[in-house]
Amino acid sequence: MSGRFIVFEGGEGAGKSTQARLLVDALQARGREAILTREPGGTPGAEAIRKLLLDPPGEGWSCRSEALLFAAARADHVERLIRPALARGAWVVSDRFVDSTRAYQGGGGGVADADLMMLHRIGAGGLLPDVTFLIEVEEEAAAARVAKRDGEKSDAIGGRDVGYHRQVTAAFTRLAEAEPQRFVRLDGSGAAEETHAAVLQVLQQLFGSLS
Ligand code: T5A
Repeated sequence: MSGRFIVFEGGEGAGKSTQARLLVDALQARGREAILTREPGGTPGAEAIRKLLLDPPGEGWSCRSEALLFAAARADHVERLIRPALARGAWVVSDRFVDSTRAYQGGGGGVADADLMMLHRIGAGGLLPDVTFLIEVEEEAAAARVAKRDGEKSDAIGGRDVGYHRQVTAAFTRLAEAEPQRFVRLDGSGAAEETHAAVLQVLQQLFGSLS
C-alpha cells in the first residue's frame, strides 16, 4: 500500500507547524502511521544543512547557493525518510517542501522556476505532495504571531525585508492558482482548531475515511 504525502506551505508565522502537528496527532489517534517532518530538515544530514542555511557562516548565501543547498537537503529527506515511509503505507506530513523553494528562492530570490524544478528532479525525482495546503494569513497578523513568540529574534531568511516576503507571498499565490488540483488554499487567520477542522474536511473529501 502506498501512503499519502501532505504538505503545509505559507509565509512566516502562518501556522504551518501548528497545523502539521495537529494533523499528525489526528491521524495517529485514528490508528494511522503518520510522520511529522519539516524542511529544511527531517534527516540528520538535512538538519545539518538547515543550520547552514538559517544561521549561515560569513556573509551568508546568495539565492542560487541557497537553492542548491535546499535541493541537497530535500534529496536526502526524500530518499531516506519520505519515500521509505510512503512505501510502507505511512502518511507523511511535512512543514514546507519544494514549493517553499519556488516561492522563496524563486519568487523572492529571482531563480527561475524551471531551474528549481530541474534541481528537484535531479535531487528528489520530482516528488510532489498529494495535497499542498497553502495557509494564508494577513501580513500584520502573521508578524504579530511571530513577534509574540520570538521577540526580535529571526533567522537569515525569515529576517529579510518586507519587500522580499511580499514577493514570496505573491509567488505562493501564483503557484496555487497554477495547480488547483494539488493546492488547497485555507484562511489561517481564525483559531488553530478552526483551520484544523477545515484540513480534516478536505482530506476526508479527497481520501474518504481517515481511519
Ligand atoms: N525556506 C524554507 C526557504 O527559503 N526555502 C525552502 O525551500 C524552505 C523549505 C524555515 C525558513 O526557511 C525558508 C522559509 C523560512 O524562512 P522555519 O523555521 O520553517 O524556517 O520558519 P517558518 O516556516 O517561518 O516557521 P514559523 O514557525 O515561523 O511559522 P509557522 O510554522 O507557519 O507557524 P507556527 O505554527 O509555528 O505558529 C507561529 C506562532 O503562532 C501561533 C503558534 O502557537 C506560534 O506561536 N499560532 C497561532 N496563533 C493564533 N492563531 C492561530 N491560528 C495560530 N496558529 C499558530
